[in-house]
Amino acid sequence: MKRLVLLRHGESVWNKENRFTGWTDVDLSEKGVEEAHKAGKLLRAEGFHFAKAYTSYLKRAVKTLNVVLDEMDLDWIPVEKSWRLNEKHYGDLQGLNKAEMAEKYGDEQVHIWRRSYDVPPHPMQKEDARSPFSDPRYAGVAAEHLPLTESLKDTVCRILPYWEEVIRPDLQKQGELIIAAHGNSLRGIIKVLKNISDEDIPALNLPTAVPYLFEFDDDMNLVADRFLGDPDEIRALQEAVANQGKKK
Ligand code: DG2
Repeated sequence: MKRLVLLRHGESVWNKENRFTGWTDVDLSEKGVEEAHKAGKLLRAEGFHFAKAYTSYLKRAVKTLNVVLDEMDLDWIPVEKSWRLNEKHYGDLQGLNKAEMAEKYGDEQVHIWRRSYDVPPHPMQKEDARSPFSDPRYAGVAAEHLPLTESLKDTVCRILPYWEEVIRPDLQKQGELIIAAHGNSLRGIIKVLKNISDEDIPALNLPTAVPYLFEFDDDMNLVADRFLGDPDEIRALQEAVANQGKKK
């Protein structure tokens, strides 16, 4: 049996302020740090021993992973970071308040920007100081791969090579791994793992710092998946994420 845990980072300061974040490198909120500790304690209590961990280039995911591994006394394991695990790029919505955008453009339009499979938000300007083209951390990434906006479909396209060439073979070899990443980059991976249709994927919402376990047989067929934690609490958290894009 192979086990893979997907973990969205703890609450970030922009999650708290209900702002579109995407590739903006914001920190965890105090609550987010607490959530990460809780997730680490839970994973330890459930007996996980990850051989390796993966995360994005964004500190809310990196710091969540560090807290989790520290709680598990697994600070020493190899951690691989990849820009391919970054959040969906939210284009020129980055920094704007989700509920305010719903007031201005309507709940339906915000739902399309947040959850449609193939509609990207309006792009950020390449010359924008916030664009990945101005950020030295992406200097090693080929220009044609750097996004100025992304749909979930675009996000899946850039994650897939990393899943196929790196994480999947590692999981088959090493047996137990964790990925700490983001609401939409993880929704993209889950879409692929569970073969969720383009029509059904909008209904999936991931709460912050709730571990989601995937179990595979030795031939890497998915045999089971479940969130770890109290199902009623998790349902309420998922509902709250869905409602972040509605008028207040
Ligand atoms: C959130 C997800 O990303 O937002 O970019 O605003 O997981 O890194 O906090 P994360 C963002 P929604 O798609 O749920 O609005």
